[in-house]
Amino acid sequence: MAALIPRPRMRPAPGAVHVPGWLTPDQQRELVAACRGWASGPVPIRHTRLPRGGVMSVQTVCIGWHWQPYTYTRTAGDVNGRRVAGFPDWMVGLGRRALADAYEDPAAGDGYTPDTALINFYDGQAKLGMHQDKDEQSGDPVVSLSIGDTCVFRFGNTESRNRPYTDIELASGDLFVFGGPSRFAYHGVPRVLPGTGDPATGLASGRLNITMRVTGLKG
Ligand SMILES: O=C(O)CCC(=O)C(=O)O
Repeated sequence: MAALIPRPRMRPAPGAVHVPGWLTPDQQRELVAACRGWASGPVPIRHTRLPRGGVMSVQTVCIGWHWQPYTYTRTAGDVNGRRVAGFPDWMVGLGRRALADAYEDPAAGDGYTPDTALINFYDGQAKLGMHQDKDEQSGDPVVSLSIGDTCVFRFGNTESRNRPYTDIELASGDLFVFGGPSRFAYHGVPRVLPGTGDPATGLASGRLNITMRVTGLKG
């Protein structure tokens, strides 16, 4: 059997860190099971409609707060009007550990209290254009977890969708954090590499991405 080449952690920009293989296989299976539950309701996973009539190729379900372009609400007015599932405490803990590990500082996650997550499912054709996560009223970091097929993740700059950017392969179990000067950097997913995931995660095909955020909203 070919030896696995370790993938080093990298910092494509100040405040942005890629930690390969951060989630254990068990954690990946548990997250897939949890996401499958959220995908079925109370607000089912859907292709988000954009204000100009387009539809995103990615399918998304939210917890804590519901995101639709370009706002957060507790209820999903663009889906079925129901309140989204709550943001579980165990996921707050996972987000805190992610920051401590990514920034190699045991205190980096102290006080970090994500209250929403966008859970994206990508089939082999899905993509996500370059965008900023800027509907949150908080500059706290975004914690991103990937499971299933590897993708090319494009991480850019805070000025525009254009170069300079870095293309990084995010594989199953990888953690990516962007905070500090990179919190509002443009980023996107130009392609998924079908067939690269391990069905033992519980995901037979496709890619799951979870981004935890702090909305800064009350209510
Ligand atoms: O799928 C990813 O890795 C990125 C997701 C993302 O950019 C988003 O949900 O805003």
